[in-house]
Amino acid sequence: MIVKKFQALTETEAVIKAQEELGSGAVVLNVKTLKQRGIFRLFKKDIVEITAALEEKDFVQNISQNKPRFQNNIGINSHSINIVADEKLDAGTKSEMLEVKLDSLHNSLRNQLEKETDFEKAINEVTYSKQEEKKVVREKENNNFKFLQLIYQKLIDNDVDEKFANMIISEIEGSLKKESNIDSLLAGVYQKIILKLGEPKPIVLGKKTKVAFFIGPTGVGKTTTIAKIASTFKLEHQTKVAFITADTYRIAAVEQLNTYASIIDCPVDVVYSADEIVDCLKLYESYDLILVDTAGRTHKNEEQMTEIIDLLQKAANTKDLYDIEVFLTLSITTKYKDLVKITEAYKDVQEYKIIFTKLDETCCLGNILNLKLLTNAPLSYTTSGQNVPTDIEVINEQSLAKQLLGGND
Ligand SMILES: Nc1nc2c(ncn2[C@@H]2O[C@H](COP(=O)(O)OP(=O)(O)OP(=O)(O)O)[C@@H](O)[C@H]2O)c(=O)[nH]1
Ligand SMILES: [Mg+2]
Repeated sequence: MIVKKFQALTETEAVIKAQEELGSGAVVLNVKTLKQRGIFRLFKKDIVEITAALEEKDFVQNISQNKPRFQNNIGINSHSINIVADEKLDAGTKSEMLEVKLDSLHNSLRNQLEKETDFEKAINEVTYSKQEEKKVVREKENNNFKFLQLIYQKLIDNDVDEKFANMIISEIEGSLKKESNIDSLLAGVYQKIILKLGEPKPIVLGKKTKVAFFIGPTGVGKTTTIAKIASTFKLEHQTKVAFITADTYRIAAVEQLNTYASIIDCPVDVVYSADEIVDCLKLYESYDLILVDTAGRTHKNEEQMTEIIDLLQKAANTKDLYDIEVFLTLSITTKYKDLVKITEAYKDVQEYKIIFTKLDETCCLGNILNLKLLTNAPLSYTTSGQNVPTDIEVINEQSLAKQLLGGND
């Protein structure tokens, strides 16, 4: 049974509201007049609140098949959901997932369920007292729906795009058992997010000299990230690293890279045009890793975008000699709409990997999942601070999935 409250200036208006939402089969269970309080009672009329109810089967018939499964709002009507099978979660993964500390989400889900008013409880008791078995099944389905609604809301709160949050929840809905509990639902969503984030692809050195280009909008942290990666490789693996910069636009850009190079103790070269890149790479062919910095590009400036594509194409001609990778560096603080535009501007760059910077500047990490699902490009690193070399890590999908679900990492 669906039980909902509707408020309006008159009882008739409230009933019309209820019928609009629940359909003509809705019945009024209670009518109450709510007195205005405080100073406003002098200016405002009292309002009428009705409690209306509807059998779930009637409600399901009423709702449009084409509507998205959830709206960006937890307070929508609950109705039964058709949860079928759970074969996709193997036992090992399940128990591992259940150990995950998603305490805050877990608690908020429980609290939400306990919010049912005494009145609604009483109504449920009367309705189901003669059909105990039916009641248990319905409550479970109803709870499943509420859990999924709350998980959906957590994703939205973390800036996961509505389209992707709906997609994840729909997939979970279709793959869980009828009697799923909160743990298996959480484990299912958690596992789904990890699968969607995919295997991280950081820089791995091979036989050929690795050449890594760092491209992206202005000020996102390309140069700083290069310094972090270079220091990590030098300190932890004694890798022979060289820098090349193609950023001759910004005053002090070369100086900035030179400063890092002198601290890390590696050579730097500057290329002034795309044509110079091949010769410049040749200078360092005996090195293990060449990190190429580029000037920040505004995706709206087509001329700048052409230059960067030209540089990458010239370098790609040497792919027999070098193992070339491109890292599109993006700040997590950029709005999703702008990130979409940025990736459109870089659509001619083949096979880039994504680095997300400035995780320390936000608590909402949904853009990482959004961009992965939008571009299908592998995720590589995240950075979370200005300190070189410490504030960088290979993307941690487990920690990210937990945070997206409202847990602490
Ligand atoms: N909070 C925070 N700041 C960062 C991070 N990474 C870089 N920064 C800062 O962001 C600013 C810009 O960093 P750069 O490395 O110069 O950025 P860039 O992309 O090379 O900039 P352009 O070359 O001008 O396009 C600097 O103040 C960095 O210290 C990060 O992960 N977190
Ligand atoms: Mg830079």
